[in-house]
Amino acid sequence: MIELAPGLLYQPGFYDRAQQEALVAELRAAVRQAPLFTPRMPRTGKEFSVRMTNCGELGWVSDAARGYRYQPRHPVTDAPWPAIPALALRAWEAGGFRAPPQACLVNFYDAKARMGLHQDRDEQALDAPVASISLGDSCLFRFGGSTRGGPTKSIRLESGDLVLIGGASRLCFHGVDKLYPGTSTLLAEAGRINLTLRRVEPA
Ligand code: MD3
Ligand code: FE
Repeated sequence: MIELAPGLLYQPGFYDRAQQEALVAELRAAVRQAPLFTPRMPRTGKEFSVRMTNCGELGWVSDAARGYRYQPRHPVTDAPWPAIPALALRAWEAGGFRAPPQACLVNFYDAKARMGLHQDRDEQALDAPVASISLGDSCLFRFGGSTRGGPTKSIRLESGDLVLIGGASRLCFHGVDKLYPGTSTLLAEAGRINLTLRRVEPA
């Protein structure tokens, strides 16, 4: 584990190739049950370039009318979310938090998708870490401190990498500046999948 900042732990190659393939197979099954949807920004309704779905008892969704929130059902099909893949739970276990995750947000980036700098603060359980798993094409990831506009650092995240965001870094600003299409052979199509496991309610 590499400590990028206080509370920000990075483990390149946490999943080997065979495990990454098995995790992608589990995710394909989940996406059949809970199709990718396109979130929209609160108020403006502008579409995210990233498509998403979720696993777990709660899923993160966003639309113009109701904004960012967690809910137990898919916003389009109204079905409960599928279970969190067993292999993804290994990333959460690496964080050593006393209670299980409630949500696994699945982000799918195509070659042009980005995610602007933001904080993850829709969870009540801010004492729990967020565990992030990267699969597929590499990306340029940027993170800063807990206030907007401060200095930032960039790292390249690759397929199989794990990042644990906790402690003093739990509310750091972060985002995805760009993808490096064609840098991984894991997925049939170009693109990147990111999983974030989260505890939403107090343990
Ligand atoms: C690494 N997702 O869904 S993973 C999100 O890659 C989200 O899709 C990003 O931000 C993605 O909310 C990032 C989580 C993460 C958060 C903070 C970090 C990874 C980090 C700070 C430094 C390095
Ligand atoms: Fe985030």
